[in-house]
Amino acid sequence: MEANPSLLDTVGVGDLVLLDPLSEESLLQNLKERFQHREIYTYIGNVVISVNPYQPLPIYCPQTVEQYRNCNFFALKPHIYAIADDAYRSLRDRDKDQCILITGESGAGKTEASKQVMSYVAAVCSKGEEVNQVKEQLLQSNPVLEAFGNAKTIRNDNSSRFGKYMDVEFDFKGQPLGGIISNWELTLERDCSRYGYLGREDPRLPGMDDAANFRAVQVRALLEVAAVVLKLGNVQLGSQFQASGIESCSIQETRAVREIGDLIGLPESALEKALCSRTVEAKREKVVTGLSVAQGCYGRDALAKNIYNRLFNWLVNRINASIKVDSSERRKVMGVLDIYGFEIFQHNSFEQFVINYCNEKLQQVFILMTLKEEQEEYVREGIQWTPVDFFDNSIICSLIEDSQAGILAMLDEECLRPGVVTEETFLAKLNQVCASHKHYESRATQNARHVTDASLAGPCFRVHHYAGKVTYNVTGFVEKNNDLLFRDLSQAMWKARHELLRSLFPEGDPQKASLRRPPTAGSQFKASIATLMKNLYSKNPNYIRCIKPNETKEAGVFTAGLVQIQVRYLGLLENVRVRRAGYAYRQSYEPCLERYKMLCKQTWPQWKGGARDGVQALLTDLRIPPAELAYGRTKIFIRTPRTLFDLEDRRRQRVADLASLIQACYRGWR
Ligand code: AOV
Ligand code: MG
Repeated sequence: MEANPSLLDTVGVGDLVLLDPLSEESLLQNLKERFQHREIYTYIGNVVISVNPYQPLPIYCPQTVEQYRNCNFFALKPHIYAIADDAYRSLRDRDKDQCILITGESGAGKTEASKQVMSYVAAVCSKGEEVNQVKEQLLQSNPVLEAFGNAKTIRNDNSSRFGKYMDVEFDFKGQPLGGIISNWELTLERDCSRYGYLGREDPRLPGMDDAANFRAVQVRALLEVAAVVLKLGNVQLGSQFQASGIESCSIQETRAVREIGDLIGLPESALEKALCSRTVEAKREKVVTGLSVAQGCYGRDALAKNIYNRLFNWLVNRINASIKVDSSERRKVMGVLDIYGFEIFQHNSFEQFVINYCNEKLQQVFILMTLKEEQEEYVREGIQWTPVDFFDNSIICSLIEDSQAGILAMLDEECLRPGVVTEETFLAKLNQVCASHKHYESRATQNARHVTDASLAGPCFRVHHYAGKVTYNVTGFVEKNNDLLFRDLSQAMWKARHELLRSLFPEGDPQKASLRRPPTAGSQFKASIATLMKNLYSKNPNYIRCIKPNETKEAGVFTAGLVQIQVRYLGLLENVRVRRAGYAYRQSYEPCLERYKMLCKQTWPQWKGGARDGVQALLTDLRIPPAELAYGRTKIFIRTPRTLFDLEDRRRQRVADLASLIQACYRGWR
């Protein structure tokens, strides 16, 4: 992290590390001022904050790429290209695997940012025939994935409904070899009415009409399976009374079921049976029982969701197969993670809980990696490390993920426990185990402390996340975590003649059917987070924090309240504090001497000795308090921004004096 005073010459400060005084208010004001001057990028050290302009800006042209190419990170205005360039260069020249973490809320500009990073890297890495092909494929894979993984939501016309992680592999010369995409869809739809069942509002998949993007894919089979998902949405279940007098569900209208049957090569009756009844094995005897309407609907929706998710995974695998190369040589990797940020809604459910857990983990990576990086630089520079106060969020992570007493573990325990499991039993268990945890709160713990809070009424618990307190309603937790697909349904799918569809349900093969319960949604998610974290820890992280300036997708509108919330959720103030851990500012001796030598007789116009001694002579002469400074091996470290601003003020004054002096001489000479 090396700041350049040129960052002070832009609107506000280009690097929040230099903000003085530092407060949430000044931070917001600075972002606003810059945004209003169309400066959408601002740094915190080498973290880029990007505020969605909601209008095309002329800052992504090839000329800009040329400018940022091979230029010092801080020598130009803050730009996403600078971070892309920095990452690419450390990958190529320092043989360090990189990852680019892009977070922010829906519509904040994450996906655009990831595309800008990819296209920058594609533009600057050299141009061989083969290389170009890989580049093309990586860039082209995006629209295909978007057509399937994205949906139009209230908050974003092109919303990514999956977290995406893409590893691009480079050879030793820094040329791309191929890539691997993993998707982090949660196997949960985030909002059924918006995503799982698009068919209800619009009987087409979003982007489906965009034929050009689909040419490369096995279009027909894919569309057929996608059509099944939509048609399932039209299957209406109603109730009927069996001879025994028990109420059960039945298909209201047979057309949709017939169409699905025709499409996938499965008798209508088999499908109907799978949708309306369930085979239960009791004492080695198979008993077929009718489902209630609610169970029937649950099964139908679970089936649609499963088909869609599996189809999406299949698509990702197909794309990976086309961009992956087999080679044993050591490769360098650049990962791009595009993932939705912290979410706090009016009502928060299981989905928000896992998303926020993921963000809690990403924050942990951020803190640990940043401090580690700082520490390493101090060691390199031979400067004493002074411990700083920062909030370590591992206590919150373990509240959620601890394998014994974590919330996820207890949810699993409840889900797998025989007997009647309800949300209430789950909540009671949480209250019992987490009662004394500092970051856990609920009605029960409040009662014990004799406080009450109306917002905690109902079946809720509250987690004090690093970004704020979130109240989760436990309704649906058990069911969503179970995420069961009735075996009858997977077996029916496996019996279909449609090759692609049946390949998506291998567990439907009665030969392979195991009695073991599939892992819960929560534990699957925890496992994939763990894999992701391991991957990130092995790389050098680069951060892009995206902010949505207004709710109406308007250009030039900056709603301070909305941004304030995001600034909190993104933990930006905390970011600045961590970045400022010891010293806010540091710079190599040469450029520092060059910039300020005019302020001191000993160093002006020319210092004869080494740069380090020159800087020391200069700063001593200027009477900068020694506590403000540390002299490293190659860099000078300045503790507070004030000191730097002071130097800058003096420099400005001196430049003005010199200018008028020159003018006076010129006039005299005339
Ligand atoms: P998201 O990825 O963060 O939302 P997008 O990247 O899809 O958000 O951005 C939303 C829209 O904002 C885009 O479609 C563009 O119209 C506009 N936009 C974003 N960044 C820029 C930019 N740098 N310049 C111009 N316009 C921009 V989501 O996938 O819903 O969480 O989950
Ligand atoms: Mg997106």
